[in-house]
Amino acid sequence: QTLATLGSLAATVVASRPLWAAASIKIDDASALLVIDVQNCFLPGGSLAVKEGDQVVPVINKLAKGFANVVMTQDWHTPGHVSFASSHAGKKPFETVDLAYGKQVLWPDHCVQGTDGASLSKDLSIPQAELIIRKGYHKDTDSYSAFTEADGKTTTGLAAWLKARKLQKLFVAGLATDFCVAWTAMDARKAGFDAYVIEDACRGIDTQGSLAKAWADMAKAGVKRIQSSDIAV
Ligand code: VGL
Ligand code: ZN
Repeated sequence: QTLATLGSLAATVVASRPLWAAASIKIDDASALLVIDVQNCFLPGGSLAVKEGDQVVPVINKLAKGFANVVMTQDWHTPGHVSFASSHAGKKPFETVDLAYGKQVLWPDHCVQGTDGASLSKDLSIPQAELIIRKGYHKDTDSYSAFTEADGKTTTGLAAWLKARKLQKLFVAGLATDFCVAWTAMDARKAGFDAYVIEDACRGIDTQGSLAKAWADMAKAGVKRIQSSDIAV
């Protein structure tokens, strides 16, 4: 019993990278970086500003230099979108409502199509990015995930595109860890991809315990939690 415990302890120690070991995760031809929602609304001064959201930009720019394949996403809502508290009488941001597809957190108006707030950060420097996926553009359905809308069935087409391009190993970074990053990473697993979330290249909103719950849900889904320094360059 003691030996078995020691054995599993040793396995844990070996599996996590000691400080002196080289960065171990390799980027290959099947790897893609998914840069999630690095948009003005989620940056300091934005209508749904994520704390320290701007700090992901230099980390992502540096990471992106190692990737031949980069996809970016843009939260892209209609005016009066169902996810906006302002669309529900008597409701305030960060409260919830029950919609046909389940519980919806309500947000300040954000990322309205064609507005400056919906623009990608001008400080992103990823000229090789191949695809920008917009999501959340159906007025009555939200979409945190870059793969599938909140109804659980309407697809954005991203999985098919990645499969057509033979991209299997997905590295996810951006905003916000506990919503669009987490839902994208978990849907990636559902669609059969390998998913790595790069923690220091993300920041969370953390409303009502959402950040801890997101990490727990991601772990359960087989999403790997890594740091940018784990990636070999
Ligand atoms: C997001 C809340 C609402 C995100 C988007 O990008 O994580 N969060 N819309
Ligand atoms: Zn949104």
